[in-house]
Amino acid sequence: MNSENVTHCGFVALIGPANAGKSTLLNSLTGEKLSIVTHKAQTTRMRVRGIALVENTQIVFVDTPGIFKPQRRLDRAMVQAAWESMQEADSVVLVIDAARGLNEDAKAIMEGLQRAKRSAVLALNKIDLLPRENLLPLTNTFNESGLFTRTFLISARSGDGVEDLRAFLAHAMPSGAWLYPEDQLSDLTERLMASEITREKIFLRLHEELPYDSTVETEAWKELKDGGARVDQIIYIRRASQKPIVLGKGGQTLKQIGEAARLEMQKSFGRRIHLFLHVKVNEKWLDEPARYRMMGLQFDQK
Ligand SMILES: Nc1nc2c(ncn2[C@@H]2O[C@H](COP(=O)(O)OP(=O)(O)OP(=O)(O)O)[C@@H](O)[C@H]2O)c(=O)[nH]1
Ligand SMILES: [Mg+2]
Repeated sequence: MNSENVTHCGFVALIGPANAGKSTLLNSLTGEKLSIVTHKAQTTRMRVRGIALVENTQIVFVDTPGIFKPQRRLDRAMVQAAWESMQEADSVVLVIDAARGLNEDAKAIMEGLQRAKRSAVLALNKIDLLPRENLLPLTNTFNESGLFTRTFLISARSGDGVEDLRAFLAHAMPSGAWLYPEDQLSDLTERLMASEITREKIFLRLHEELPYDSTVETEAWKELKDGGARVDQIIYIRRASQKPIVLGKGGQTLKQIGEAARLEMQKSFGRRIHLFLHVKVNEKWLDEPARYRMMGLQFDQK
């Protein structure tokens, strides 16, 4: 047990293949919806810090983009951000979709951990999808690598096993002063969180290449006298031919995206939000450093 007068604080990176449930786990570990979640791969593009207090220990969980074979410049920046978070963390949790098991994606990440000489905590996630009797053989298969200090069988969605994982990680944090005020939940600004919320609704509502060809930025945030806020956002897309799809018949699709985003913003920020979405065609947004800076990603020159 940590002694009462000493505070502990540290970083825990949640890494893993795309779609493994890292963001769901971040939200479950912190008890707040901080990071966006969708059924589509590569939802998370940037690091999202979520802060939890366990007695005298502050744990800064870092949700990261999924690690996959990057193609585009943005993919490379996302994967790089994930590896950097791994390197900087006091503890690393490898989140694996138990239903997918030890596939090529998982193996590639485990090799990366090995190369970096890092051990990790294994979180076999989505155990709600698997028969119990499959779990022990799966655990054994992963543990043949010798990489893992502990294995947790969890369901980030139902919360099963999440508290045990959090308690274990709390005890692994080094002593030190808390990095954030006691009541802070995340490092995201409201503007950035608002952009992410709209991006989540785009991922849920649009298909094929569109979620990957679009990004959202909060252009303006105006405080209103009645305590609400007016939020103006730009949805960047890459081609003029994509615009009618984002708008939908009579503007219905964009309206639905905006309404879903607005409702969630009101819930997250606890106040009235007037949301205005503007769609802009920008062929080059994937090659503009400013877009990367906004997300805290590195812009490589290649
Ligand atoms: N059944 C089940 N589904 C889960 C669980 N955890 C996450 N999911 C689902 O898996 C999908 C992906 O979840 P995310 O949390 O977005 O996964 P991620 O690892 O952050 O994905 P990327 O950001 O794309 O790398 C979503 O549809 C989640 O609802 C779980 O414990 N059980
Ligand atoms: Mg994610």
